[in-house]
Amino acid sequence: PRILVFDSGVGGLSVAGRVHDKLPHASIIYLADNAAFPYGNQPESVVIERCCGLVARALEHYPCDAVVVACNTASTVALPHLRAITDVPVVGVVPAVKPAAAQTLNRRIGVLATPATVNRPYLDALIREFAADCQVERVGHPGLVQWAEDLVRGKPVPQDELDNAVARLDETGVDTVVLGCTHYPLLLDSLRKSLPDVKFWVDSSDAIARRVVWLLAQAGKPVEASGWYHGAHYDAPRGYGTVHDTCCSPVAVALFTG
Ligand code: DGN
Repeated sequence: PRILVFDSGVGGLSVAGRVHDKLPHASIIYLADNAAFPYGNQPESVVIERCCGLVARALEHYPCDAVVVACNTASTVALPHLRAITDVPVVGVVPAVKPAAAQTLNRRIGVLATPATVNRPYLDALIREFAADCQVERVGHPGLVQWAEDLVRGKPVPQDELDNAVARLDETGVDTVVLGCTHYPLLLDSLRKSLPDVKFWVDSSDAIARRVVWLLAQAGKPVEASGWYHGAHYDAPRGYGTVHDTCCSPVAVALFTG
């Protein structure tokens, strides 16, 4: 099978990696809208327009069996619009509040996400439904996505600034943190240093990967382990439609929009 994984930047790689773990022979096409990054700073209408336009164009060039919107910020606003423009199954991410509530021992959870995601009513609903008996501390910080982007390009994470960014979670004594942005698993080593007392770090990538496997199985696609994957090339020249063929697969490519 062929799967399109979409994000505003490199964050969706944390999801693509899990999809690859479960479907090693699937071809993964990675689309990053780096021209409009970060989505957290864009009005909802712009995020919707860009997601729909880019995914439609990518599917035209590379027909796929499933689309993964590997971005919380985009998923909270664009999913119904995407589903309206394609028959290909579309899977989105939501902050992993439910598994966090199942794991926390002291009933104190931190939700770390972009400012856009922490303020969406969708998150209120998730907390009401799955974590009503927990104290939930939300931190929406504008810097973390950029630090993850920089890290992938070789620039170290500013540990002091990260410590400050998440200090409130330390003060609250949360034992579980939801990584509510797909960029954040890339910062996990540094986050562990900032919050050494946190026991559980929870992200949504495993649930997404399981959902993709389920959808492909429903559609009668081969989902047994038998495949190949190559990550995206982030230092590649920009330009929508640029296709970076990888050394050993005819279909695993990365597309950029900048
Ligand atoms: N990876 C995106 C997310 O999960 O929300 C980052 C959003 C952004 O571009 N700010």
